[in-house]
Amino acid sequence: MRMNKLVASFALVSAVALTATACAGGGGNTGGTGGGDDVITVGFAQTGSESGWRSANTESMKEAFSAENGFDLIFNAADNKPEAQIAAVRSFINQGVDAIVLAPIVSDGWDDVLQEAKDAGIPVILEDRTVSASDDLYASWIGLDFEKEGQTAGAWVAENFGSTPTNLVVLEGTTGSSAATDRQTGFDAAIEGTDISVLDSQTGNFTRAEGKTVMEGFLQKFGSEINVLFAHNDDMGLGALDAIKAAGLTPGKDISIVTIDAVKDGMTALADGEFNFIVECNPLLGEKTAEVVKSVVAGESVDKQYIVEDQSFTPEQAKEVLDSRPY
Ligand code: GYE
Repeated sequence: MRMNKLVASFALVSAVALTATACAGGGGNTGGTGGGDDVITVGFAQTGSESGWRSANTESMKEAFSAENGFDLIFNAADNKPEAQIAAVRSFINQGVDAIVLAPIVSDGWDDVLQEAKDAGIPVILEDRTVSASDDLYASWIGLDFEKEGQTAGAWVAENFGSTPTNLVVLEGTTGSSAATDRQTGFDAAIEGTDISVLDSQTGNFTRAEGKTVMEGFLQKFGSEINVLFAHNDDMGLGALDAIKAAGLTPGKDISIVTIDAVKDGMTALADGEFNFIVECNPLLGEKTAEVVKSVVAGESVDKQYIVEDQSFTPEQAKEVLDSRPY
């Protein structure tokens, strides 16, 4: 009886000790600042720096994962090269970080390295885009409803152009990214059965430079036959503005432009009447992501996904909110 009680209390002490070890993290947390055993070392694998949205997202993440908030952030931007991003995650595993945050460039190809993180006992939290790998390979995803964003953009086009023959071109985001795939799925569903014909659809990799080049190609091929441009982000739409003006056409009038993101430069173009409609995609995911990382590292249960709400804007609405936008 007495013996049993002793064994029981020993077991309890061991369990507490084990939990404490687990809370202290994956073993990489040795450096510690004064009493800093609870500093959480986080490796963040960002896509790159392709757009205004990405700059705002990086800033939000760096702010939230600050030393004052109890983090030691190891930041990597992979220049939108999937292999480089996989290598960065692998290096975080080797460094024994407490948690990995990943904004995956593309959805596919993550199974092996996510399994390696799991085997090493390092939790992975996705932010922004998601992956096609099994969801038991990551703890949580903090992101946006990309399909709904595409659907909102498509619904606006369908409502304004759907009942007269209309020619549309698409500037797609990075091929294989969940943001591009899901936005197009939502958009296609919304314009289905209307009088809108898609003349061409090509990737501009979410950048201004490629948005401009691809739009130049569209204009050479189709000229003033193009009525509407749907760009998967503001930056590609902004690049396209240069191409449209250089072709002697007026953006917002000769060619109507619908984009996604609602960053400062996009909203300015909308307020100026050069864009016609923007669907927001909120890049300020840092605070929520940091909160989820803290919970995961503390062994608390979290939801499998947190979706941040988006709005949409007409030129009139853009004029009203332009000065108060935080990014
Ligand atoms: O819309 C685009 C960026 O994944 C939501 O990536 C993100 C997209 C965003 O480069 O501007």
